[in-house]
Amino acid sequence: MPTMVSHGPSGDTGIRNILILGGTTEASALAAALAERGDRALLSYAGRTERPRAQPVPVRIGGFGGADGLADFLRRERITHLVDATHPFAATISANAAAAARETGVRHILLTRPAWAPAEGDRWTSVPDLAAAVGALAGPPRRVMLALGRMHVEAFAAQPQHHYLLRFVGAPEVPPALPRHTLVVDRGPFTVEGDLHLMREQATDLLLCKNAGGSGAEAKLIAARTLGLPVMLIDRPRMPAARIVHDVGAVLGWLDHSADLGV
Ligand code: 3Y8
Ligand code: NAP
Repeated sequence: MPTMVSHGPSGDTGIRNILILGGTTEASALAAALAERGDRALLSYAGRTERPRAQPVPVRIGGFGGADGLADFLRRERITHLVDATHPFAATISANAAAAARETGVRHILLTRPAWAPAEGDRWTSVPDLAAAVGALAGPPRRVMLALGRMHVEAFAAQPQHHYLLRFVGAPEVPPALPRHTLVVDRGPFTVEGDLHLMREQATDLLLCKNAGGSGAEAKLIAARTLGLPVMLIDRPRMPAARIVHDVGAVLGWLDHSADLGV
């Protein structure tokens, strides 16, 4: 398996040493492609789940200690390329990655999936953030599929009249503080068939989710379209100024030519 060598702008050569900030389908696909090519890569998880997906490259788990901690890590580990392949809503780590790359001069790229756009037959409304989503649920009781994961459930205690269908990656230590709810513990990627069955069985009449984009969480939107259900989508936060690509091939091309591009 060849060892990939990168040629720096000043003509310096060194073994390419890539850090992927992961936790998404796209990050896993990039890790697989880099392992296949023999690139030296490390995939980093925050440690939000018990047993993150096994990867074909070495994995590290846990925070870095802010942007400064990440900058120190880049220097200490002699990272040559930083790929931010985190979730579009993981705004803090993405801001830290851009800041740490600027501070250290490490080459940096952001791999993310395009936002979902409505198709024929979709009944979508968008809200700017979580608070607006909570406010938009004022009104008579409904059966809401809250596909936001575990981190934001408490906010919906302000609208206790609804029955919430919750889906978490892992079983919570304490039951969610919503008086009427059904909890499903399941890790994606999800299927249309599975989400159709779940929504029918739960008599869901509204789907609330983040505009996460990507294929791994799209099934519920297709199921909602099939069932003619309304969907409320939370817009994604602003991304830091960075080179942004939407597919693994673009990252591989950047890795191969970033020295020539001087970036
Ligand atoms: C820890 C790593 C892979 C990546 C798989 C993708 C697809 C399946 C769909 C729904 C929506 C949600 C949630 C979701 C999906 C993929 C992807 C994706 C959404 C794992 C993973 C980690 C996380 C963290 C977790 C959050 C939560 C969000 C559940 C691994 C499985 C809702 C995002 O319990 C918790 O604290 C979990 C929290 C952050 C968002 C939240 O606010 O609760 N993801 N999800 C990552 C880390 O530690 O760095 O365990 O393997 C990854 C995946 N989750 O490689 O196959 O890429 O999107 N993840 C959302 O809003 O879309 C579920 O239910 O329909
Ligand atoms: P966040 O709010 O942007 O980050 C909070 C803190 O978590 C960061 O400041 C950092 O801690 C740590 N962190 C985040 N991602 C990390 C990573 N990949 N490696 C090491 N440390 C990381 O992020 P979040 O919303 O909590 O998301 C955490 C992780 O879950 C991210 O990796 C993200 O990709 C993943 N996620 C996946 C999905 C999905 O649907 N696939 C959805 C949401 C989140 P320090 O400041 O200490 O460095």
